[in-house]
Amino acid sequence: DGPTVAVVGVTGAVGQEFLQVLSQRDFPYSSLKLLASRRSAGKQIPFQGKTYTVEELVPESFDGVDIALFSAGGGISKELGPVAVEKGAIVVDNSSAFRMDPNVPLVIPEVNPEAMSHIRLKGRNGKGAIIANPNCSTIICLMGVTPLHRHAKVVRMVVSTYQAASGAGAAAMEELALQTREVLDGKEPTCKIFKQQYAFNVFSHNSSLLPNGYNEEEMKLVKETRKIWNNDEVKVTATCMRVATMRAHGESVNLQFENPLDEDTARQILQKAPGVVIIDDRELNNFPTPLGVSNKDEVAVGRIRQDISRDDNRGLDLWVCGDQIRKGAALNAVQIAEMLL
Ligand code: 11C
Repeated sequence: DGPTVAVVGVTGAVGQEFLQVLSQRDFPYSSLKLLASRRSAGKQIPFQGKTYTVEELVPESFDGVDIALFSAGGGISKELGPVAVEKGAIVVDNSSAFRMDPNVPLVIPEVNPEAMSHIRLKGRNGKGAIIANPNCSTIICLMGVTPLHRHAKVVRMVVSTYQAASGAGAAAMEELALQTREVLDGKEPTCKIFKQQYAFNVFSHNSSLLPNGYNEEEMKLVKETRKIWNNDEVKVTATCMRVATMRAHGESVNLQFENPLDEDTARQILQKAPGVVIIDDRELNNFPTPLGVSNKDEVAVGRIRQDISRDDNRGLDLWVCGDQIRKGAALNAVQIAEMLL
């Protein structure tokens, strides 16, 4: 019999995507609990031929739950993640609350499945545990870069992100749509989620700025890469920007390798990489786009080229795009849950 699954934060953008992904992948749950804040409790959600009533999230919600997919913000994860674990559940957490905890695996199934190999469901002689889903920018970047890293070892990585509204939640997506209409109608744009006009604009990522001048999103790319690769030496720097796209992130990545790697070999390696597609047509100027990867599982890589600022064949440039809500969040978490089965 399949596990009992709880979706925590089911009314959010990622919560809704959890349902889609569970359904599309035919996830073999035996029963499903849809949980959200008191505000959303009582809402009816049709899913796979049944109508579910959203339940208010309380500590007792986790009684009898085997797998809890959390996406309700770091505060909820910190408060109720350990409660769910205490009750024997495996928590797959989308927030940043536990990512850097040395006892919590931070997992991209295609990259470092071994990090969670010691975790088992309670029905299989395991006990409660937390597994963290990395930040979306990190997942999308490392899906494209890790296969190359395994071949020639990345020593330095420079990332510039072009991040979509979805990373800031369903309300930010609605705000972008509303602002776009307002601006075209000559009206003052409504700015609630972001402090400035988002439609037709690009601005620095909205996460907090740290004393070193980097924002939190940038430092997540640095720290999470090191943890996922189990490599404290790799040098990573990032600039994270919010662009007026809806649900998929783009990332420009410059790589410096320990060993030589030419672009043809890189292409051959990426062709075989699970969860990756190459879109790299120079003749037609056809490369990955956020729109093109929206609602898709795969991360797309293109603009694969030798870095001409180096003369030792040890540098490459790439452009990577991935659906932020899907592989950047819900799909990655469900893949983690699948590995527990
Ligand atoms: C964004 N990556 O695109 C962020 C949102 O640590 O899970 C998710 C923040 C996180 O804005």
